[in-house]
Amino acid sequence: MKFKANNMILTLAIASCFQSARAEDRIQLARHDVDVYADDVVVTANHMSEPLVIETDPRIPRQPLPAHDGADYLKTIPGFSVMRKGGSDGEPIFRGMAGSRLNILVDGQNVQGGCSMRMDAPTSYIFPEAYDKLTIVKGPQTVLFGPGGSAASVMFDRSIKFLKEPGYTGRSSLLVGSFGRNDEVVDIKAGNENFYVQGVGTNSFSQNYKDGNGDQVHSSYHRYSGNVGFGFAFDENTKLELSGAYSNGWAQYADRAMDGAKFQRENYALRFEKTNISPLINKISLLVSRNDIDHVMDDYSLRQPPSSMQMGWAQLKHQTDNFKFSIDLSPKENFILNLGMDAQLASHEKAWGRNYMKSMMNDPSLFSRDMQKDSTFKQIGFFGEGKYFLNDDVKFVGGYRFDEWDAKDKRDTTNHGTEGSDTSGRKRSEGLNSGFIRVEKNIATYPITFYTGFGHSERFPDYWELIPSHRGLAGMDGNSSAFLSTKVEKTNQLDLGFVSTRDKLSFSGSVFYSDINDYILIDYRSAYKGTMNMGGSSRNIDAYSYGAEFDAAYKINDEWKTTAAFAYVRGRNETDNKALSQLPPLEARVGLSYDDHTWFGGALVRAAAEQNHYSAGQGNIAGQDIGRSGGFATVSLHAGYRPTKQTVVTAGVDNLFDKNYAEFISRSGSNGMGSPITGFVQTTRVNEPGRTIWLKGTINF
Ligand SMILES: [Cu+2]
Repeated sequence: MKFKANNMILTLAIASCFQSARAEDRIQLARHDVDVYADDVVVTANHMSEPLVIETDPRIPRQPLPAHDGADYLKTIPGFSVMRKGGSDGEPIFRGMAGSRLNILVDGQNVQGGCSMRMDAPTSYIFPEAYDKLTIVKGPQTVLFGPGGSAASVMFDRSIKFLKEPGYTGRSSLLVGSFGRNDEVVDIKAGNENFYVQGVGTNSFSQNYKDGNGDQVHSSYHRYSGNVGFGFAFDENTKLELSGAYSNGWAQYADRAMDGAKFQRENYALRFEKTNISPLINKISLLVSRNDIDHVMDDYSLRQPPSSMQMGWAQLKHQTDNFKFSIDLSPKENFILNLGMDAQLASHEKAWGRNYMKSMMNDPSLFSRDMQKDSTFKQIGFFGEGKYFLNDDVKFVGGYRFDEWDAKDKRDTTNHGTEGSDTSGRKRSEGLNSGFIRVEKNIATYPITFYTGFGHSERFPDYWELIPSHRGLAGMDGNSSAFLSTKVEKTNQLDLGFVSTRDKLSFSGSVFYSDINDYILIDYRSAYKGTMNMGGSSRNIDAYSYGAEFDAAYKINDEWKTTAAFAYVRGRNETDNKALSQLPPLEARVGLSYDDHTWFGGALVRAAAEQNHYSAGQGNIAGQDIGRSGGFATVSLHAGYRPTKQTVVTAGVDNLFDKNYAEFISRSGSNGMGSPITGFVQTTRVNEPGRTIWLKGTINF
């Protein structure tokens, strides 16, 4: 891990944050250093640094203040929305696409949440400040990061970096804010040029926040994590890292009948890289990892329990093993090629209890049935992605991957009772093809780069689409299984855009049109709310969507800069002749910032239009359209001071005018049965936080 934040502060503050880093080979996106974006606070939005790619440093504070987790971090990037469920564990959505339409990788690994009711998106297990770099590739325009991911690939990465001389380096930050919020991060690396040991610890807590009306939202959470890594450099070009991570916590939810009492992740990983092997072979890399999620939810430990007959709990475990091998080749001076294979093995199991007497619920373990597997998913994929430089100004990029998927339904009425399945014991296998091609044209005199790409992505239905969801609109119980009926989703997408970086003015834009055959819609209109299994129906429809994101930054002088960004998306469910659900309204941000290298500050206005295009009751594995939403605008301010090169103190206020509002993409603010959570106000949607004041200090050493 690099700790150059201190000299970053100087050099980067001086440099425009919109420096382009497009120069060289970007095939190994996930391995690059963060060399752009050196603001101390990300005010408006993260800039597209090259066609379709956004890179940012997840340790830089942003406005508004993110929750502890990965989803909130993504929200500052135009095109992303976060579905709010409470104070944490929001669901990231890009251009209205959620779930496994986003490939979310942590150090190259697929982390799958455990909750069948989707309390935990993969980002729930990511504390962004523990990572060096966040990279986003928009659209089906890469095949390097695993199958699916038709909407975007999102990578949180820690680099394998050694110290130049024996010693130690580190970083610590402390954040305090409204509603009892406090986050602590310590990150220390000790070693020399051949070896390091790194430890990262994080802790984050918040009490219930209050919305703009001053009403408390059932949203308190606590999360903590520890990562340990041992790095070995056998020589300059050969690196190995063994790492382990543990995290846990709990969270209250404002949108459902249960809270998350346990979110435990255990992770082990081995990463190996060998570079500069021969003129042909630039690099080989290997990853082997295991992620074990152990999640418990209940309706009594973190809230006022309901009547005794409704009390219940569930424990869910998701184990995901990942393997990846890849090789970077340069067959010709102007041609680079990445070949590899990856594999994933996931198994999910579940135990639950309900309808027990309140007095007997004190020890849930008393009622714990043996954990029962409900499914296994296996995937093996082969991929190749190349870049061909026709000349200095024209580049072709293309890739293809083949994935073999095998899934097995392990539910039966013996071990899953009423949640058994009429496809118990059945298997399904699919061979899927995905690929893309793109041309990038640089006009050096301006300079500006234009790109056009076409991508095809075939996505195997994920756990949530096959197991907790039912088949057909009549699905009133767990026995109507969607396991065999849900078809593979096929996306054909056209991506166009431009990126320009000049001294004073930088801007980028991306436009897309996506035609989706057999889009997997989760239709909640018939969801049976009387049991714990409240999944909707998993249906294939034909749909299309289109939209654009645009951002610009203008340097008024050495100290002052203005920025602007907007995102727009629209789509249609052609099968039902309705609006495609879960698409956010038009959103715009305008920011102004000042930085004289010692003092800095800024203001941000974020505005969202009303949304009248919706299909109530339809959505995805995480949520559904509730109805129309009104527009809103919020204002945030921040100011900061760098007393020394190693120290930064930043303070901010988000939602300055204490506006009461909710995002269009949100969960409903009730207990999931249409009633308020006892002791809380019921709202149509889960309202966003009201005025929030925060103070953050960071020390590098
Ligand atoms: Cu859960």
